[in-house]
Amino acid sequence: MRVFLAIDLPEHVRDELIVLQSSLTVGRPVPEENLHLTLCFLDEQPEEAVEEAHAALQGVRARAFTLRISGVGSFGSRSLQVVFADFAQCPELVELERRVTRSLRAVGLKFPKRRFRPHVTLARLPKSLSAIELDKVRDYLVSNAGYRGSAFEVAGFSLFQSTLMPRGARHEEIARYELAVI
Ligand code: 2AM
Repeated sequence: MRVFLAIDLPEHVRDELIVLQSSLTVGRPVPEENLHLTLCFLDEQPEEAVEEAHAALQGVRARAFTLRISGVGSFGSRSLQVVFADFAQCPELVELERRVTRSLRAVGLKFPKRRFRPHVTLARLPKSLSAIELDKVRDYLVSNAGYRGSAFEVAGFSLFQSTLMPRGARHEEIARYELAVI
């Protein structure tokens, strides 16, 4: 099973992101149902490992917190690959990711090690961009640098299964873990 952990976004935030995404005319936009904040990409895992992960994740304790999209950014140094919606620094989010990955490593789960860089991918860019396309992406990044979304409460996170289909990945929530609302 190809699995990952993510924070699902409330509908009003996804609606805002669709508007934010719509002015980027280069690349392949991520469909609304696939907009999320990945906490941890676990990649292909045997079913037993997913069950162990599920048991471990049920033991993760953390408080609910508030998030807000703040600006946009891009990944890819030599060639741009992805345009994303960014977040203002949030220590609670960083702590949640730390607790989640620690709990999974503690039960022996093996998954790709990656620096956590919170974001919501808005669009994937083609391998090579023309000078005009590159300018469009740069203009988009500059004009939306000051974008602020509405604040939303993160009261849980989810385990998703990703199925690769010819038209793109299909994501299905297979478990949800609630955070403590105090
Ligand atoms: P991204 O959208 O920012 O690329 C499911 O594939 C999720 O896991 C995606 O949201 C993706 O984040 C994230 N992910 C992280 N590392 C990945 C990888 N090596 N391959 C595919 N997806 C990855």
